[in-house]
Amino acid sequence: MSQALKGVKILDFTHVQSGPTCTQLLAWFGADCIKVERPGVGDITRGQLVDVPGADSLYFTMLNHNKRSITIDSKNKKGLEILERLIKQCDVIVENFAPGAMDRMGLTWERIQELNPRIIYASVKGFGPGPYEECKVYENVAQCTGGAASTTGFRDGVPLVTGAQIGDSGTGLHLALGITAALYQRTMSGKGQRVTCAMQDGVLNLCRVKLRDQQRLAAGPLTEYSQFGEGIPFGEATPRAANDSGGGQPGDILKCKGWETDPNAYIYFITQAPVWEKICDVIGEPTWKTDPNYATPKARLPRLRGIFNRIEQWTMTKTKLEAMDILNEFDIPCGPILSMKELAEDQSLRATGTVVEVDHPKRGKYLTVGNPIKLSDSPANVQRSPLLGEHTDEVLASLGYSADDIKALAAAGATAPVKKVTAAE
Ligand code: CAO
Repeated sequence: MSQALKGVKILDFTHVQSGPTCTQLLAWFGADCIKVERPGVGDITRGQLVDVPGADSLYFTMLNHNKRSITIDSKNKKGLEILERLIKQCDVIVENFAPGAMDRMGLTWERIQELNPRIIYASVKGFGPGPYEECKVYENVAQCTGGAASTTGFRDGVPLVTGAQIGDSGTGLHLALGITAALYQRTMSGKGQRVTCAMQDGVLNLCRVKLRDQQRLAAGPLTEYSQFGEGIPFGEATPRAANDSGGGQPGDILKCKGWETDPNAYIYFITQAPVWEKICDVIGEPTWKTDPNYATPKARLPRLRGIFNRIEQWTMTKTKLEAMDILNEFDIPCGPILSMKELAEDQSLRATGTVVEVDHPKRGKYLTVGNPIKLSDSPANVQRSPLLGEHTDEVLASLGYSADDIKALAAAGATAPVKKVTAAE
């Protein structure tokens, strides 16, 4: 079966997480992704959080599937020449270096366009134009500056970052969409374009509902926040809402059987209005169906804490999966808190290819998250990540370099670390 992006050639100049997330997705859709890495070193994540000595880390392998790796020293004159040949042949160049790094290599947008006017040049940076545009940014910085941290956590606690990598992987996802849109536009315009995505902007986009709430504050308290029911006044900014449901259907995380010893024995429970009567029956409070204090969503808002405490008395008598089964029978929206261990072992996620086992020559078998985006005519076949420089010779040959040229490039330090000659030698 063919693949959606078959024939698209990507010069993947990304590192760490945000850029590699983007190019990995494009590779899963069939693009030929050539990852350029520094000779002898490679993407810094190859050697970070190492669990199998001598093998690429899971940090690297899980973000760089289906790619080829070529090592090029971009600061070497001949190395830059190789990069320029690659740019001429590629459809897309993706990078996420610190601001200015590409320009310092001599690869300005003007130069890239000169080399290939059809190329799409995509970048992740921490911030867009403005006071912070020169700053380096990592995941948690983006979560803090994009509005996620100020709205995550308990009202009386410190701001919290979330385990979901919304700054890195989230921005990589945004960038991948920008690139595919630019590729589509090119089919009509014939021209490439610049695609940029700032991590602050990507996080704020994902926190859209919190900016909605900021503006709603002007019209009065946010009645669906439990803080309202507890009679605690609102301040000037959207507060942290703990586990309150983000929408108009109140929800909370409740203890289930075993919570005393299992940190994940909890369930998310939503008191969706259309199933309120079923909820009353399940938890054994049938009179709440007609009691004016409980019968309508508006009447329930100031009583949510008490309502959730009562529901929790019921959920504590069931395991989270038993509760899920019972509640689903009545179409009551809920979700058990699943640990990473449970997700890794989940057979339905294995069956859909969302969790995949991959074999790697140096580290053996490991689990990864496959492509979460399913295309019926473009299935993603997850292939192991490349070893450092594994495809250098083959990519150079495809650019027209002869076997002798390839040796000479390595000897000149363009594609391999220059050997230091010791006194003994
Ligand atoms: N050959 C020679 N030099 C190379 C090279 C190669 N193949 N690849 C990279 N380099 C050089 C760059 O030219 C740059 O050198 P100069 O600073 O001298 O111009 C240097 O390596 C590394 O650049 P960097 O500043 O991007 O790396 P860093 O580790 O200091 O910073 C990060 C990392 C992520 C903070 C920074 O790249 C950044 O802010 N990126 C944009 C935002 C982003 O993507 N953040 C997400 C991080 S996690 O996904």
